[in-house]
Amino acid sequence: ENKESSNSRGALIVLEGLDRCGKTSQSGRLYKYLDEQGHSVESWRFPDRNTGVGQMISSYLANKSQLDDHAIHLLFSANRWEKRSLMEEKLKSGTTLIVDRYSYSGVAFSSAKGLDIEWCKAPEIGLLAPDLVVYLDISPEKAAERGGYGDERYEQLEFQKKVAGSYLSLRDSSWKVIDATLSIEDVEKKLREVVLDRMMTCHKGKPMSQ
Ligand code: DGP
Ligand code: NA
Ligand code: NA
Repeated sequence: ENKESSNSRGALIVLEGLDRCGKTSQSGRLYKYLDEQGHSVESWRFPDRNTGVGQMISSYLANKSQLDDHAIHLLFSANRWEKRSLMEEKLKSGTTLIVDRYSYSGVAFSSAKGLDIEWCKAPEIGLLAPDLVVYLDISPEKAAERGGYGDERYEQLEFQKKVAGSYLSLRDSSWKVIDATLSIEDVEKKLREVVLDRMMTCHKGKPMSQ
């Protein structure tokens, strides 16, 4: 923390990718590293299943409830909206947030079901824009080989292929793409490099955007 000047803000770092790309373990490792380096940092994830909305999402994902595709899309978005002010507070106070999934998951997963992409993007407008999006890149086939999927609704090869296509159309040149088939240590190293670089620009006063 002493490396960071008092008016510096935290960085909003988003990790995206297919199910089983290794995002969750990489965000954990990144968090541990930054924390040990003395940075003010928190590890977040969406959906945040701890809220009321999050519990509805969790039940849907577990196939315990059925919802119209548009309705669940809006719940995922609402789940991000309900954390927005806390997110802004944390960033302003200098805390870097490592966020496992964000609006891109919202658009990629729902448009993979055939929903109109512009309709999918609309409820995300006004959420805080990430300072960095890291995409952990793995083919759906390779991801499926990783000890298989769990039992949740979207964890099926055919659907993940569609999600991969959606992510591809969302990607732009600002995204950092890391080959998620590298060793855990190599992915971790590459991730640290891109994140530390971006944290520096945020500490120097890069403005927050929506
Ligand atoms: P996770 O907890 O990261 O495994 O996410 C649960 C599942 O929900 C996973 O298959 C990705 C999917 N997902 C995450 N965010 C969204 C979203 O905003 N919209 C939709 N439709 N699916 C999402
Ligand atoms: Na999952
Ligand atoms: Na969504």
